[in-house]
Amino acid sequence: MRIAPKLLALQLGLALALVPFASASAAPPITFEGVIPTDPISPCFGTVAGCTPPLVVDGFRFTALAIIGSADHFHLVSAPWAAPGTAPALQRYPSNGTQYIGLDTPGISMELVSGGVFSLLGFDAAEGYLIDSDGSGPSPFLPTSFAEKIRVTGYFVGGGTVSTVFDFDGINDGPGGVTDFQTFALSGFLGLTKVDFVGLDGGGSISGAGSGQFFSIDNINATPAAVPLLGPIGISALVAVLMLAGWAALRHLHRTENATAG
Ligand SMILES: [Ca+2]
Ligand SMILES: [Ca+2]
Ligand SMILES: [Ca+2]
Repeated sequence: MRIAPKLLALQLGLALALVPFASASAAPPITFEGVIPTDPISPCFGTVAGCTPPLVVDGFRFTALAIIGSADHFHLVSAPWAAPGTAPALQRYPSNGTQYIGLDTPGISMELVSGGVFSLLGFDAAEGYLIDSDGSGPSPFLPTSFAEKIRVTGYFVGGGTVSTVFDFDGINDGPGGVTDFQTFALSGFLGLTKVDFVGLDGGGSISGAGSGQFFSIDNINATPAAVPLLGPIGISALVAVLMLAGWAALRHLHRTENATAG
């Protein structure tokens, strides 16, 4: 009867010790629906004239990467042009019926404003815009600054990176019609301080006639502090130490009881 409460305390202590290392529940995806549009493709975020500093949404900071030339800003797209012949420049943007970010940069990075650690589980993405070559409609469209692949690179809090490349399907007919965005799932993107999204050409390179390959992203499934800071090995070590401590405590208790009984 004397051992049970102590055993219970030991078990509670072990459980409480592990609480800080349990995975956080998944956060809602970052949808960009709370960003206030100022026109169908504004505001823009970057260092060029007319754009504001990096976008902050849901605790994350999104920054355009100046990989090539002046393509160092991205846009909030709230109402992609639907009709061919609509200004500006007969551009046609991908659509998922909601707001998203992209265009005018071949690279976008994301990190927590707090500087904390997060995990990236997946995201939606589409190619950049197309230009209607003769204003006649969906065909022919000339691919312009059109990413054929997207590379995602995560930077681990302890150093090192994880990276993967996804292929775009080339389907990008604007509002309505077919589905322009694809959903990409990630694994192993855990315990990160930063993630880079970079548009690539069909050969997997950054090129794109001086401006790189544009792309669009939405519904980013990121979870702050979703991975234990100790990592699996650290947790195993902690459990082993606590079990040893518990065994030692029980052994001491057993000896004390024997001595009392004797
Ligand atoms: Ca959205
Ligand atoms: Ca479409
Ligand atoms: Ca597509």
